[in-house]
Amino acid sequence: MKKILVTGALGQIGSELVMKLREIYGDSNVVATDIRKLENNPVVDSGPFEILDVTDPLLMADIAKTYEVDTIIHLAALLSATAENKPLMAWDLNMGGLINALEVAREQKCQFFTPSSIGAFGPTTPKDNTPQDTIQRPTTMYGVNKVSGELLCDYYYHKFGVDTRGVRFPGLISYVTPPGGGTTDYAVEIYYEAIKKGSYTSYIAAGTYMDMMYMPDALNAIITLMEANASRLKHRNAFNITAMSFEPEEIAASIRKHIPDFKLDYQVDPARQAIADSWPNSIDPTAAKEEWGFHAEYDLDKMTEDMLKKLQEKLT
Ligand code: AKB
Repeated sequence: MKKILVTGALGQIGSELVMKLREIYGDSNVVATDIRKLENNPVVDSGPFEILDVTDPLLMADIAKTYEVDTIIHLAALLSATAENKPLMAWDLNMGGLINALEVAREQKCQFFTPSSIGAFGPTTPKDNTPQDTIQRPTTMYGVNKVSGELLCDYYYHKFGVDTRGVRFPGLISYVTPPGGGTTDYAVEIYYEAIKKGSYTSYIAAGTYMDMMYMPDALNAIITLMEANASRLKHRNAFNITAMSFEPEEIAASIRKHIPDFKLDYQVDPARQAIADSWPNSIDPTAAKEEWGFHAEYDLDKMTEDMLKKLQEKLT
């Protein structure tokens, strides 16, 4: 049985991943940590929870030792738009947190997962069906952090034998915990506003394609990769994965199948648009499929149906 430490456990991925991991591995075997504690929160209430600022290496090591963890899932990070506004803070948190977590994994001999992103690609990367191994010269601080993180995880694998694994996540869509400070957040906000107001003003321009994935597929991907037989993995950090690629008009059309009067207009935010324009239109997940059996259940329409149903229940 695994004993797992999760950082950033109250964030968009963590708040659902912790609950799923506790279902699989047992409540007491998943230690959730975050920089803040929330009252009446299922992650805090259903198993061990510790306050942890990931830039504090001693406290992280202490928690890992106390609970005798054998797996670290390191999620705490600033997303792309926030990182662009606060580049030094992003470097300190995204890189400082990662190296601290890798050091704990090395010392405690833990298996290790941290997500990379489509943000690890840049304007000189092939834009369509972006290959697994290709040019990575991102022009955002977030992208610089993600490429450096991929390289650092590979370094810890080759140099110290730490079992590091990772995926390049596309934009993640969920009805549970909203993302904060990402470029792809519009694809979550649009569903909330469709239910609340029947309309949405997009900060991303029509015609801008980005990869996306529904949260249940993202959670399955993390668990499947962490359980995969190491001998099958030719890559480690990090695998391209995606479930769909769409632009704002296409998600609006999918919403109109359920809310026919839904209106979409635009007030483009130049900063986030520039980030989106530097990312691929669609990435190729073949290596993930071949090496550990990645697959996604949800396409755009299946996700839209579930998002609108779940948000309807949540918001009304
Ligand atoms: C963001 O938009 O910053 C994230 C990502 C794609 O990494 N959702």
